[in-house]
Order: sequence, then C-alpha cells, then structure tokens
Amino acid sequence: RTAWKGLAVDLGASSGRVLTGEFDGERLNVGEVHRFENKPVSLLGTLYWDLLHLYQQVLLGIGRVRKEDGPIVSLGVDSWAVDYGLLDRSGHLLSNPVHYRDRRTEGIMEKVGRQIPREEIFRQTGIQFLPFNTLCQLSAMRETGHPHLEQAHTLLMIPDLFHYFLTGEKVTEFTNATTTQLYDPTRGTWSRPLLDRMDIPRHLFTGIVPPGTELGRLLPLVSEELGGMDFSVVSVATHDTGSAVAAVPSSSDSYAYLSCGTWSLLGTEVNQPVLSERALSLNFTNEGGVEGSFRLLKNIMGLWLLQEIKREWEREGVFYTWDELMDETGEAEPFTAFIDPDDPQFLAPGGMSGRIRESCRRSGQPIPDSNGALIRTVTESLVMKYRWVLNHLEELVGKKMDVLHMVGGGIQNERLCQWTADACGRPVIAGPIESSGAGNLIVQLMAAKEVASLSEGRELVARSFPRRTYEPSSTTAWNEAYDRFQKVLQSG
Ligand code: ADP
Ligand code: LRH
Repeated sequence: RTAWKGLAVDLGASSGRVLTGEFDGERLNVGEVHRFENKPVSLLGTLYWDLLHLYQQVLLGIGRVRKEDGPIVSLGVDSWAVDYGLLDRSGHLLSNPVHYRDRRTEGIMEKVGRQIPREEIFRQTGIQFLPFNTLCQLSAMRETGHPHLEQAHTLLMIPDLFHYFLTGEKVTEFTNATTTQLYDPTRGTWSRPLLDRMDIPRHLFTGIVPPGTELGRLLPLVSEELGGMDFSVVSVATHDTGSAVAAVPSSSDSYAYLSCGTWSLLGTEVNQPVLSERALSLNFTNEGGVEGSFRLLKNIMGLWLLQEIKREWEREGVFYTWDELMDETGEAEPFTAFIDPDDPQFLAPGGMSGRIRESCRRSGQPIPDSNGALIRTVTESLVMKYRWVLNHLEELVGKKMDVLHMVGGGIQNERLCQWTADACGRPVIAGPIESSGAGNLIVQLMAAKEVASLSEGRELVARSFPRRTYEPSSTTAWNEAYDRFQKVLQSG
C-alpha cells in the first residue's frame, strides 16, 4: 500500500528537528531531515528565544523533504511548554518570546502565592509551582507594567505560534494550555477567577482545541515559499512532553516514564488530575495528555546541568563528546558529594560548575576536584532524584511501578540509563530516542484515522523502534548512598 507520510517538527530547548514519518500499515519509519541548534539570545538583560531563526530552520527543513518520495499529508509542531508570544490586533508578533529561564520571574511565584493561596491555585489548575509557569511570566509583566500586556490582543503558546505562522489559525492546543497554570481541567476552560485576580486580560486567550485537530492548509504565501508544497497542519499534542509520553511503548498500567532531554520529566498517566494535599506538598503536576489523560509527574532539572557544564568547558577550549564527558566519571570515586539538582539556583544559564561546587561546600561535603568528579556528582545526584520522585509517585498513586520507560535524547547516555536502573532498583526500558517526534506523528495518524487509538499508536511505536533493557545491578551501593542524598535534600 502507499505509505502515509507526515512531518513532525519537534522544537526542544537544546535543538529543533524536522522529521519525516512514513506509515505503511505495519511500521512507522521516522527519518531526520534537518536538525538545528536552539540557542537563546541575551539582549539588554533579557533572555529571548530566537524565534525567527527557529521559523527559518523549520522552513529549511520542510524544504529538504524529497518531493519524489510522495506527497505529505500533514505536519504538526510540538515544543517546550509555558512560553508564549503576544500578537497585536493585526496579528503581528509584539516581541521575540522571552525564555522561561529569564530572570524576570525571580520572586514572582512567592508574590502570586501571597495574592492567591497555593491550595486554591492547585485546586483550580492541578499544576506544580514552577517560577516560570505562564501564570508567573504574565504576573511578572504585570508587576513591571510591561506595555505589551496592554497592547496585546492574543497570546499563543510557542507551537501554536508556529501553527499560526503556517496557517493563519489562532488557537491554543489543550496539552500545552494546561502547562500555563491558568487552565482549569475540571471545568475544561481557562480559569477566569485566576486571570481576573491576577489582572491578566481574559481576551488574550483563544479557544482551546484537543490534540489531533486539523487547522487547515498552508497559507498561500508559505506554500509559495516552499516551492508550491501544500499539506494540512494538525495541532498535535503540542507540548513536547505530551508527545513524548504518547510514544511510550507500554502496554502495562503499572509503569512510570522518564522523558529525558534538557529536562527530566518523571511520572505516570492518570485518568483524572490528582489534586490531593500530598500531591500539592510534593509539588507534583497534572499536565493534559492525549485522549483526555493526564500526566502526573514532576520536573527534574535534567541534562540541562550537564549541557551547561559542557558549554562552559567549550568556552574555555575543552571539547568533549557526550561519551567522553561520561567516560570522565570512570576516573572519579562514586558517591562523594550530592546536590539537589532542583535547587532553583541551577535554573538560569551560566557559571554552572562554580554553583555546583559552592553547593557542595555549603552543605559540608567534599568539593568535586576534577572534571570527572563534577560530572559524577551531577549525574549521581540526578539519578538519585529520579529515585526520590519515583518513590513519591508510587506513594501518590498507591502502587508499585514494575518498569521505568526512558525516552528522549538522554537515553543515548548508557551510563545514565544503567545508573537509573541501579538506583531505582528496577528495569529500565530505553526507547525511542525521538519520542516527541514519534508521539507527534502518532497523533497525526490518529487524526488521519490511520491509527484508531493511543494504545494502537503505542503498539505501533513498540513495533517500529528499537528498545534496550537495563536490568538493575549494584543496588546495594546506591541504597546505602541514598540516605546521604536525602539528607542533602533536607538540608537545602
Ligand atoms: P531537548 O529536546 O530538550 O532539546 P533532547 O531530547 O534532544 O533534548 O536531548 C538532549 C540531551 O541528550 C543532551 O543534553 C545530551 O545529554 C543527550 N545526548 C544527545 N546526544 C547524545 C549522545 N550521542 N550520547 C549521549 N547523550 C546524548
Ligand atoms: C520539556 C518541557 C517541560 C516543561 C519545560 C518548560 O521540554 O516542555 O515539560 O516543564 O520544557
């Protein structure tokens, strides 16, 4: 049969990619046509996403698709959550979107909490408290009297912004809408009480569409720029984590997932948001997923910490491949010092190795004295945090998870996968690497009625992508060190 062919644009915090997906009724064959760096730009003290660069690279990628391989049915864009662009009345972008790591939100979460009790915000939204949630970003704009808040007519999340550039349609897709901490999943609408009390204009917010909604065809100008290409644009699960979890190849209902890229997102799927006091005090989140499911999970600082150290060393002229970087840990003693990877001081870019060493010094632990020791401290701490979150997830849902599915670029780090299995004391199944891209394509296939349901889509992923299982070993050593890690968490 003629293969269905679609395009997935997956914009990650460290790189963007344009992927082709071909489905022949049996397997999904994913190919990478273009990958490009996503480097934020610091300008006059504000950290921006370089949106026009990203748009240009997306078009470049689409243009590289070989026309002779058959027509493209559809395209969908997914990206990181929480960030947005503001459009004026005539639909023009008011400014480059500000990066969630920009310092404008420092102290804002606490101020919001003084205006509206955390319990109330959590009851209404089910979303964890992170300083960069859209709620905090808009509150920061209000706090500083940013003129764009008054001038803006429409707010679009990053992937919705791309869909708008391609089709002219202004809508907000459900999975990403939930990450704003301004959406009420119980009522299925934007939370008017929260918007009003934070003095955020209601009119900024568009209608919400479920993942799999067809938005229309390319604008004539875009089609022209692409040499006459024409296809439909589908609003997929636009939150990259939503797409990644849609591609977790599991059939069991007692598994946890760990989406491993710039961020590490560890959780499970639930039918209803978990809004208990315990979920609030542990700061778990309930993000919207495909087929009305929710992702009960926690953000963990993730490979960002290693990315930043690697970048710092590159600036000093020391270049490592990811394998070489991890090999350095072989030279260092295990479990000498821990950090809490989620200490907010690690959120902003720059000077990461100094901040990590200082954190060890302050908590009275040995200061990592070599590159290997530093990488070991960071990676072991990250993996210990995985264990901590997994244990608390199990407590929240009241069941033990048999396996941990790891997906995303980070699974190319074999040591990370093995240590995760060791620390968590259970098998890790790693794959696929391009999970967000695969999930993006699965939702397009569901929209095209080529795939009937998410569970069928997951079976397709299981058939189509290689997976590797890591069995836990040397668990005793990790168990012994875990107490010390927890003490470091408590002392923070
Ligand atoms: P994002 O979508 O957030 O940009 P990715 O899913 O692309 O992130 O994952 C990026 C991370 O994957 C990098 O920070 C790095 O830690 C890891 N990674 C990428 N390539 C390799 C590799 N060849 N070996 C080991 N790890 C890798
Ligand atoms: C991962 C991610 C995550 C969000 C963060 C801002 O890319 O979307 O789910 O919390 O970026």
